[in-house]
Amino acid sequence: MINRGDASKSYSTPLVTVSGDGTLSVTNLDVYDHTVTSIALAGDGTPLFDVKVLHGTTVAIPAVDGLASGSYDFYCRFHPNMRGTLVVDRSGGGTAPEPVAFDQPLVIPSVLSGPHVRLRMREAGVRILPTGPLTRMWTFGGTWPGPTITRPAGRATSVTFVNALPKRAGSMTVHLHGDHHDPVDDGQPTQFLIPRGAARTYYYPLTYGGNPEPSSFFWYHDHRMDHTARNNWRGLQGMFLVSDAADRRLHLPTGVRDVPLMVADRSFGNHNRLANPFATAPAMVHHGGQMFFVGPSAPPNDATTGTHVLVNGRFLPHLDVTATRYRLRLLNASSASAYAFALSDGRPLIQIGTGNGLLPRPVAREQILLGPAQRADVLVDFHGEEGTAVTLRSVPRSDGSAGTGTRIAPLMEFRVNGAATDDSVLPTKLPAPELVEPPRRVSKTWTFDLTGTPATGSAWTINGRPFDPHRVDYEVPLGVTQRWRLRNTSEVTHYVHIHAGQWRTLLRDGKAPPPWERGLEDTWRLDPGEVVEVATRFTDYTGPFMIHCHMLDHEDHGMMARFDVVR
Ligand SMILES: [Cu+2]
Repeated sequence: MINRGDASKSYSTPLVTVSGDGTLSVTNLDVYDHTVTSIALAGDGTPLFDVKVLHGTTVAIPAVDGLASGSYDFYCRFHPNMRGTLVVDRSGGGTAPEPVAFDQPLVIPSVLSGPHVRLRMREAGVRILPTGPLTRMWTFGGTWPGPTITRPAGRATSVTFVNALPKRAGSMTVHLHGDHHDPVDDGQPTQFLIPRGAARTYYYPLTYGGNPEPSSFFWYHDHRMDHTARNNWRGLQGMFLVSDAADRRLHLPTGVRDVPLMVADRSFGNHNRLANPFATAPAMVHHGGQMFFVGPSAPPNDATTGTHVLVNGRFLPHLDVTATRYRLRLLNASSASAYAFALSDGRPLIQIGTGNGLLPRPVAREQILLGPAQRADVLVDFHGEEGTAVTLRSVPRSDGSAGTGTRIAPLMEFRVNGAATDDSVLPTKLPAPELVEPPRRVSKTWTFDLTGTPATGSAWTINGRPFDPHRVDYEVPLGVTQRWRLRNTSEVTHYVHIHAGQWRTLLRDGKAPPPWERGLEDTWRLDPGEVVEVATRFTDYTGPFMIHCHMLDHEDHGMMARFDVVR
């Protein structure tokens, strides 16, 4: 049974025993949809049982009938802080958990490093699962992730995107997440689109206020209004690395020891076909000139999660490494799932940067929580681990927050082969980008919430209103530095992204931010009730920019607002 709950949703019977020939069914009395998903995996890496229970329904879990005796922890994929345990007590055999094989090699996306890049957006077959047919995806250049673009900071870059996708894909728009550039090159949700059969060139100077940008880990992805979740799910995602001179002087691991890792979850049907969670997309209705959504997957039941967590588009891959230091760039490119990254050898991840530059000093972390669109630049050290295998996995977030939890899953395996020379250095201080001097006064408060009911239509809102691309919600004069307040008054966690600038985090719930939030950022976690204050200087460009939740269903279903930088 699942209780009608609030932010701290729970299973009313967190300990369930099935004995003899008993079967298990689940009744969902909540207003939210949930899943009952086993943490233990079968040999193919999938959960032993995984059932979606829509609100107000009862569902049987037939897979439980065949389980071997034992104790099975389960959780909700949509709200992973909901946890429970199933005890199966019966004589005879049955399905038991099996170790995961990590059979596939990790794929490092091809690298493009010239000043003029051209990428065809097209449908292509992609190897995701280890066996069976390829999976049809919408890709940048035929792969998912698309090629990684790597450029020196301050060097003008143009990327031409050609829309050669199938007819039903429609027009596209590409956002270079985290970068600072003109609004016409920002991947606007309703303007400056790339119609099917056409191309558009985006200009990225990779400068900020006339200076080269700091070293950054950006990513490019579709940003089309109402369809961002679908277009990202289908594969329109790639990574973009910017390096500055200070970073290159640090003697951090480079080359094959600098590994970008894009983590994203997907589900599959027969013959490895990508599942289509958007077949039941809610219908849009209008009241009082504002948009709302009705249907089974209207807000707040619009979190698209997948059964398989993938790294660089592959399910449970491995990477052969030497017993040296590695730099990992972690990106969460999922629509809704958050991950708390941790290593199985108990060694900490040394975080040296965010997606927008280095931190002032390295921070040793037991786990790194990243929500959708968040990135972390980390060092890991395999010295002394020759002949062992180290798993990178997502574990339950351990910060005690009542916010939405993290997925529990193995992600990939590092196979530590021989020793090798390692002249990389772990610096004690880092050349972090300079931060703006913030004003005392808050110029603008943005409040994230939900409005309406599933019956009359619902929408995610910012300051009480769903997105309207024609409405300017706020104007900022060019050249000023402003302090903004972000507040979450809803029952679930949101990950809020602001375009236009690279931002300093000033306060989290009235206190100085933790050490890993003292660099530049563009996306913040906002647990229920949280308040975060941020500041940036609005420089170089005038025009429309977006502020929105980066849980892509929330963005598509209203949680976006427009601000204009004006002269
Ligand atoms: Cu959200």
